[in-house]
Amino acid sequence: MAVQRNPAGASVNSRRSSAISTQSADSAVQEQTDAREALAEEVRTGLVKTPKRLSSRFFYDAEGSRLFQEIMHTPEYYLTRSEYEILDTSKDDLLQLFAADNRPFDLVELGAGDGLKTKILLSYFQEKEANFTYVPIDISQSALDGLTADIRRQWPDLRVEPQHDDYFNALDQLSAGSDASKNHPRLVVLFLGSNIGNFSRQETNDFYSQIYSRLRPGDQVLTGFDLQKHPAIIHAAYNDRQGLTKAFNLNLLRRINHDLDANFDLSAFDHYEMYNPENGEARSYLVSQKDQTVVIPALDMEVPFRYGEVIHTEISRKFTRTDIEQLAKATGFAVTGWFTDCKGYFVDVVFEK
Ligand code: AVJ
Repeated sequence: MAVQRNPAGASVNSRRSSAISTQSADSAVQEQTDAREALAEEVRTGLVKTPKRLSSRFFYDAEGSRLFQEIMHTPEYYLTRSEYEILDTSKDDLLQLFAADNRPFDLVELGAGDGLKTKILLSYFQEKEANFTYVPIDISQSALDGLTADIRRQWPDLRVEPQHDDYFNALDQLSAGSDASKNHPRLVVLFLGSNIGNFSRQETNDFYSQIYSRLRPGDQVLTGFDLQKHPAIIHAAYNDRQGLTKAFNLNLLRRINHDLDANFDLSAFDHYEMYNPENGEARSYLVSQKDQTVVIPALDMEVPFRYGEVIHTEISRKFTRTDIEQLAKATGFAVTGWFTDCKGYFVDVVFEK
C-alpha cells in the first residue's frame, strides 16, 4: 500500500506543547493529593453502601500497577497474550484501515500504560513509513513521561505528542484542533487491553457516545474486547494459582491503609471471583474472614464487617459479537474491522464514524 513518508525533520511535539518535559515536583505532589482525595471520597461513600463497594479505578498505585504487570504473565491470564497475537497478525490490515485514502493519522491511545502492545503497531507503522503521530493520553504524568522517553529512545524519528489530561478533554482538543483546514489528520483512538470491561453497560454506551461526538466522519476507534467463552477459562484468569490476582485485589486495602491511615488487617480478608456466564460479568470481591471493625481516623469512620461480608471491587465484562455490534449501532458507529486470535478468546474491533 502507498503510505506517505513522514516529512523530513518533522519535529516532535510541534502542534501541542503540553506534557513534553519531565514532571515538575509541584505537579507530582498535586497529582498525589488529588489521587488521595479521590480515594478518600470513594472510601467515604463506597464503604457505607450495601453491599460495600470500591472501584477498580483505585487498584493502580505503583504496587498495583506492578502486580498487574505480573498478572499479565501468569499462564491463566490469557487476555494479554491473545491481544498481542491479534495485533501482531493484524498490524498490516490495521494500517490499511488507519491510513485509508493516504490520510495521515493521529494514533490516540487512551490509558497507554507501558505501551507494550502498542509498540507492535508503532514498530510496524514506522517500518512501513506510515504518516502518523502517536498521542498517548494518561492522567498519570509519570506514566506518560516513562512511556514517552522510552519511545523516543527506541524510535527517535517517531512523532510522539503525549497529552496529560482526562480522555475527553484531550479528545476535545485533538478534534477541535487549531487549524480549521480540511487537512487535519484522521483520529484513530486506541482503547486496548479489555479496559472497557471495567465499565458498566450504561458507562460503556455513554463512553462511545462521548467519543463519537468528538470525532469527525472517517475517524476510527480500535477497542480490545474480551469475548465470552467457557466460563472455567474466564474464572481461572481471575484466580491464578500464584495468587497474584488475590494480591492485586488485597492491594487496594493496603493502599487505603497507606494513603488514609486505615487499619485493614490484610490477613483477615480473602479474594473471591465470580463469573456469571448468563450476563458475561466477572466480579471480584474482598471477603471479610471474621466479624471485625476497621478504623479510618482520617475520615472519622469505623466500618463494621460481618463474617463473610464482601466488598465488590471490580467488574470485568466479557462480550458477545452481538453485544459489540449493538454497542456500535446504539452509539452511531459502523464496525469496519474485526480481528480475533486463533482461539477466538479476544477481539480487537474497529469502529468508524
Ligand atoms: C486491566 C481491566 C483489563 O479486568 O482483566 C486483571 C484488570 N483484574 N485481573 C481485567 C484485572 C484482575 C484487567 N483490566
